[in-house]
Amino acid sequence: MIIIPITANDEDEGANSDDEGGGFQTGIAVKAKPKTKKPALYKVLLLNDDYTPMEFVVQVLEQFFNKTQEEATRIMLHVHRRGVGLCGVFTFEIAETKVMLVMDYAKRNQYPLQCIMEKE
Ligand code: TYC
Repeated sequence: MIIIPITANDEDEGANSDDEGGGFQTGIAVKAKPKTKKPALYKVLLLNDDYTPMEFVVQVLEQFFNKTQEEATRIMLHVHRRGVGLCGVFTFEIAETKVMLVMDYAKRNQYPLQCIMEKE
């Protein structure tokens, strides 16, 4: 809730009314705050495996996560060494769609690459 101090003449007297009466109001107006809740965010992660080629993972990161070749290579190597790595953070539906597209692309190429989402 937000509280707005009234400082101007707030009476509705119409455009042509002669305001001789000095009808100023004082006090506070109380107005409900617009409810604009921030959406929950989800991390999209890639998991390491022993079979998916490094070049394929770099290509996935470029194509589905708009990474440059340098950034994609850095993320791929991080996943290769540490087991898991961050591709991006999205709202639920975008994250879900990215996971689906990546998993589908890996399956179509017969690689066991795993892409998952996790609430932030
Ligand atoms: N470990 C794989 C290899 O040596 C490369 C790889 C990296 C696979 C990242 C998956 O998410 C991954 N070919």
